[in-house]
Amino acid sequence: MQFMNAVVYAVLVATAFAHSGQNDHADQMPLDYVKYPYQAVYPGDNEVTADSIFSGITTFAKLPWHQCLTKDKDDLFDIAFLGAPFDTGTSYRPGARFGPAGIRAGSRRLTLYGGYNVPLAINPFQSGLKIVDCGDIPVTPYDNQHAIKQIEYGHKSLLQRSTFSPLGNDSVTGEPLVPISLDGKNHPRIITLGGDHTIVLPILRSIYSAYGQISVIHFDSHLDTWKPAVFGGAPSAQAAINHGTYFYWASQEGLIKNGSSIHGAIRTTLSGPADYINDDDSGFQRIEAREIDTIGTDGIIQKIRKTVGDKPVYLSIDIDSIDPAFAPATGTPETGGWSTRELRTILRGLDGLKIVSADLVEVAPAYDTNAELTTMAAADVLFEVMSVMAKTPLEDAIVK
Ligand SMILES: [Mn+2]
Repeated sequence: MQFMNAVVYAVLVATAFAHSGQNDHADQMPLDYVKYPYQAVYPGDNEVTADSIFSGITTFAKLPWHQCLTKDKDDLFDIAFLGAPFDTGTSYRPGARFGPAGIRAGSRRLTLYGGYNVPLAINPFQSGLKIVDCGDIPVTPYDNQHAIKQIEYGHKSLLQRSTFSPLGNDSVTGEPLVPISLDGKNHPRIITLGGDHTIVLPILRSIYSAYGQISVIHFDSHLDTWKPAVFGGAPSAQAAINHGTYFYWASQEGLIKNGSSIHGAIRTTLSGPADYINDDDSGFQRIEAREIDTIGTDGIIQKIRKTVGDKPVYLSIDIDSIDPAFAPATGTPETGGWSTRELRTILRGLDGLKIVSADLVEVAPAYDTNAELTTMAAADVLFEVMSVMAKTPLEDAIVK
């Protein structure tokens, strides 16, 4: 009897030991085996494994998910990805409401090798900035007027927070850097995942609250400054606000800086030459898609930089700026566009510009290939944008 008790005791102790994870039993798989690349120091020996890329809950680039609009409403960050799943302002193919989920899926492998951007010589994931995925703004698909308000307030609620990281001091004088904003505050940057292009009207209203009138760099095959009478606006006041007219309204509201804003990759047909006169009035310069054949990516970068100067700038990227050969899954595809490589080169050419926030819109994953061509292109384009942002603090270079 005594002997049996001792045996039972020994078995119990052995079992408890196994469950505590303290033994090195061959059958016990350690659950912390998978280390996410963005948490690891690369290059290094921190068990960067491929299975962390294709498993788990999908956020942009596997960044940490913060419920910034609800339970984490006091969280601070430096750059936030934020979905705006709205597509009831489209004129042709609907489906961009699935854009945020699609772009996140296409972004899974961004940190597969660690996330170091070779041509820009920076790893945005290890730049010291706090970068998070804030999930999606709740957007109703039943009432555009209400949805546009939801997007403005969702965006503003993030933009008006303080940044996680201080702006820091001047490396030469040691003096504190001065924020570039109009209200003197250092604002975080938001990268919005669309959504059709209508979302940029409420976003620019939010941007105005921090920066006042803003210069805009807009990559798109279409102008999006159309007068409502020309583009779908006849039935009602609400129909007049859509993905082809939002820049017209933004200009009417005084949200855009006239003369220092510019479109790139334009190749749409028009109602007539008057559309360009109206576009001029809305404050934009234009770079036609076909100019890449004559002035190349260098010439396009120069035109953009000359137009914007050193002013704060908002960056809006319609995935249809890229040719449908490379990005077919979009609302209003136009052939004759730029390659993914060309757009990425042009975006890297914006290095040093003070990009206060950005968006990537019009990804409608239902029209994509099984190879995730469009959502992958969208994610890679945003990788260039976040790299450029991570390199340039939003400080006012002019000594006050
Ligand atoms: Mn557009």
